[in-house]
Amino acid sequence: MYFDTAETLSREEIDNLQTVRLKSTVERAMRSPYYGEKLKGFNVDSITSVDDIRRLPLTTKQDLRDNYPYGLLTCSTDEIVRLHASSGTTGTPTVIFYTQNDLNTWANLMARSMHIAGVRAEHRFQNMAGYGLFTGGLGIHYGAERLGCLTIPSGAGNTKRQIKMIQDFDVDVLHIIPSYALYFAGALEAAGIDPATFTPSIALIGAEPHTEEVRRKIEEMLNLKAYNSYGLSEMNGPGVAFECVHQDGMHVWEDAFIVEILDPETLEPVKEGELGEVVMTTITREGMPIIRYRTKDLCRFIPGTCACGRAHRRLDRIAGRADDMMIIKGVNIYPMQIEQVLMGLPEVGENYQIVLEKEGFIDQIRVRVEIKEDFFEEDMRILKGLQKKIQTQLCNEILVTPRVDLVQSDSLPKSEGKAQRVVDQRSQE
Ligand code: ADP
Ligand code: K
Ligand code: ZN
Repeated sequence: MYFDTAETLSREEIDNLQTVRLKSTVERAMRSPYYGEKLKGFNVDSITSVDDIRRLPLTTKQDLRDNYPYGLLTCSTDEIVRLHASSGTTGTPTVIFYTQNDLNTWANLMARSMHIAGVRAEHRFQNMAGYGLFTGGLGIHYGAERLGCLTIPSGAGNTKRQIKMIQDFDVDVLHIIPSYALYFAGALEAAGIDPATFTPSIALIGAEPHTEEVRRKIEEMLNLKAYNSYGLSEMNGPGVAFECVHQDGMHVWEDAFIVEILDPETLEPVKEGELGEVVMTTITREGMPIIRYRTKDLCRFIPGTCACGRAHRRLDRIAGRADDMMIIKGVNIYPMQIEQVLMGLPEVGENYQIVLEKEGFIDQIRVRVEIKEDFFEEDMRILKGLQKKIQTQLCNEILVTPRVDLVQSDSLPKSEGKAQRVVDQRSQE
C-alpha cells in the first residue's frame, strides 16, 4: 500500500524528524556564501522545535537572483551533477543545483507521489511535459522510472504524435499541463477519437494554477481521473505535494519540506485553514538548501486528516500567485476567479485569455473566450445573448463588468508550456 515508509510517519514523528533535519539543514546552509553571511552567529543548537524556524530569515526570489549563480551552493561544483532553472521568463533566471543524493531523494519523492495517485510499476507512462531546464520533464521522468513504469519521454507539443504513442503503446498514465490537457482533449475530439477507447486512466496535472472546474472538464473529456501535482524548482520541482486517490487536497511531503502559511503583509502565520503565502524550507537537500522560501503562491492547509490516513498535511488547490493579482477599478481580481466562471459554462471551449487595457486613464478588463463549435451560431442575436450571459456571470464573481469577446474554438494563442492567461496591454496604449 505504501511506496515509502516515510508515508506512515505519525504527526509526532514528523515533528521530531523536521526538528532534527532543520538543524542539519541550517548547519549545511551556513557553508554557502549567502547563508554563511546571513546566518552569521546563529546558534544551531538553539533550534529545539519546528517553531524555531520563525527565528530564521526569509529567502526571496530576488535573493536567489542577487546571488546567481553560485551564492547558495554549499559545496564545490565537482559534487553537483545537474542544474535546472525556473521557467520564469523575466530577469535573471533562478538556478537550482543538485548533487547525486539530491537527485535520488527527488526521484524517490516523485515516485512516492505518483504511487499515492494510483500509478504502479506495471503502468505505461507518457510524460507530455517539456524536457530541458523545466523540472517537469526530467523531474517526473526519473520518478516514473524509479517507480518502475515504462516511461515514454514524449515531451511537450506535437499532438498527433502524442496520440499515436498513447494508442500504439496502450499508455495508462499521462503527465500533462492542465491548459494543454484541455487543448489536447479538444484535439482528440476533433480527430474523432472516442474517449471510451482512450486507454489512459490517470492523468497527473499541475505546474500551473487551475480550477476544480478545469479538472472535472479534463476528467470528462479524457475519460480518466486527474490528480493535482504541486511543485516549484526552488523545492526541486514536481513531487512537493500531490493528491492521493481521495482527490481531497495535496499531501505535502513533510519529511522533506517544512511548510508555513504566512500572512503576506505581516509575515505572521495565519490561523489553521486560512489562506496565505506558502513559505517552504528544504530539509533534505545537500547542494543548495533553501530556508523559508517565499513562493508567492497563495494557499491554505486543509484542516483534519485525509481518508487515506497519511499524517502529511494537505494543501488546498493553489488559489493563485500573489503576482497574478490584478487590480481593476480598485477591485482585486485573480485569473482563477474568471476561469472558474468560464469553465462552469457548457458553451465555453478549451481556451480563454484575459487582456488588460487602458481607456483614457481607466483600466479595463477584456475576456476573450473560445466558444465550442456547436454553440458558435450564425445568428447574431443568439451570440449576443451568450456574450451578455458570460459578462453577467463574470461581473457577479469579480465585481467589475468585463468586456467579453466570443471567438471560435482553437483560435486563441496556446503555449506548449505553462499557459499565459493574462496579457497586459496597458503600458503600450
Ligand atoms: P516559474 O515560477 O517560473 O513558473 P517553476 O517552473 O518552478 O517556475 O514553477 C513553479 C510555480 O508553478 C509554483 O510556484 C506555482 O506558482 C506554479 N504551480 C506549480 N504547480 C502548481 C499547481 N498544481 N497548481 C497551481 N500552481 C502550480
Ligand atoms: K514496468
Ligand atoms: Zn490522502
